[in-house]
Amino acid sequence: MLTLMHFDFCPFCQRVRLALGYKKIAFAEQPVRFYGPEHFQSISGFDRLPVVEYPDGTRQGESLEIIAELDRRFLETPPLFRGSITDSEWESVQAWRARISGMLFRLIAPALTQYASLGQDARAMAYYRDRMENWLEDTLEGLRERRQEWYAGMAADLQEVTERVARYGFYTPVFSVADTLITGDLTGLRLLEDIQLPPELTAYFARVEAAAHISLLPTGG
Ligand SMILES: N[C@@H](CCC(=O)N[C@@H](CS)C(=O)NCC(=O)O)C(=O)O
Repeated sequence: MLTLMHFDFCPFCQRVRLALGYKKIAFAEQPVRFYGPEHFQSISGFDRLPVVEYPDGTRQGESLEIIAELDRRFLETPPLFRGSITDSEWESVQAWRARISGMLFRLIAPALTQYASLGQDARAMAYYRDRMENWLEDTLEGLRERRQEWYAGMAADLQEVTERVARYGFYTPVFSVADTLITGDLTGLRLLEDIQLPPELTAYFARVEAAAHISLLPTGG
């Protein structure tokens, strides 16, 4: 059986969980604690997660490369790339993601601590705080205070995707890799209690999760 090594709070890992769920590929889960590169290496052989181990023992990192490989290895399952999204649509999604990246991570970094594996594990929190604050050049508290500012900065880009998914159901008329990326990456926004997401976007997240037979939100325990 395929094994997925992942952090439950991680947007990139959530992309792969959505892909596996949508394809109905049975997999064993190995949740990993956010303790730092030595820990990740000792478990997965990689510095970053997600990492997948295939039944033949080979391991692979990089969420989008994993999803492409799932299409190649599991030909009988519905494709997430070829046939479900055109090259130019996929390029647009990636350009959109690149535009929002800085604002998105500043918004979601303080909120991902609502996942117990992070927020209730002091060792994970210490590494996470250090990692995020160095990368994003602000404290988690500062980021939280400037939340409305970051959200305003990405409002137009969010609206663009909201209109599109409201029109088509998914990013395109069928579930594709774009939906794993958009939903995985934006799920942290669903945790921002003082921000009201467009209802069409919330409905879309529910549609994507239903198609993949999973919930990405923290379970609270
Ligand atoms: N480009 C990679 C990014 C994966 C990634 O950055 N994962 C984060 C967790 S969300 C990680 O492993 N971070 C380890 C660290 O920051 O030390 C992918 O798409 O899989």
